[in-house]
Amino acid sequence: MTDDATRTLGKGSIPPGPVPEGVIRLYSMRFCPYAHRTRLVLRAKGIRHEVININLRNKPEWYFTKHPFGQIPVLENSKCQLIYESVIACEYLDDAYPGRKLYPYDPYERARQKMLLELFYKILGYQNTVFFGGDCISMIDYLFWPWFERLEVYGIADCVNHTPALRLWIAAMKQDPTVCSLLTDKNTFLGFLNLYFQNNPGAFDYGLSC
Ligand SMILES: N[C@@H](CCC(=O)N[C@@H](CS)C(=O)NCC(=O)O)C(=O)O
Repeated sequence: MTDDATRTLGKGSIPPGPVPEGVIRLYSMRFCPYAHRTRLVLRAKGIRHEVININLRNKPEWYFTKHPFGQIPVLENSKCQLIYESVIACEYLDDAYPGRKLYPYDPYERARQKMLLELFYKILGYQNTVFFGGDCISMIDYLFWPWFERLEVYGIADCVNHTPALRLWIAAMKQDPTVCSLLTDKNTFLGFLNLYFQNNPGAFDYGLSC
């Protein structure tokens, strides 16, 4: 496993070498909700990985060989294969690695999670179980979570006051060991946002001591 909280690489940095056998690399940024999805899935499945954080306001020149527009998250494996788009990256991890499956095996249930995800982008769907996929946490919950973790940071936590099922889901998510292991402290997020909106490239390293 790895420490996700490393300083970002920016312009002029030396490109990282090949990914060692048995490890997968994630190009990330500590405050990005899309990368957060991928970090949740890596942790939930216990996949050995390393994280390289990218300074998105001062992108390394070499990073455009990893993603055409220099976006994160991107996964890179030891065969030099690159996988981007967070939902695709999460599905790749679920398919490529053994152990706990986060997407259901049942084709209908799998399709249902993907349909819910489509709805999420428009309006949040109705759920009548503790988690979106049923009584156990699964892929769809990890794909939704990063935005809910940020509600308080954005000062809109009370938007779920009148949706008791969502409040129960949030409480259940906060009990999950994977979610807990990646929780970011609210003040750190706020410090990041403050610098980010000032266009300060140091935003991405906010809260790191060295
Ligand atoms: N659809 C993409 C969105 C990824 C995304 O927007 N990442 C942001 C960071 S949160 C990014 O890379 N921004 C830098 C840029 O667009 O230049 C996904 O799901 O992975």
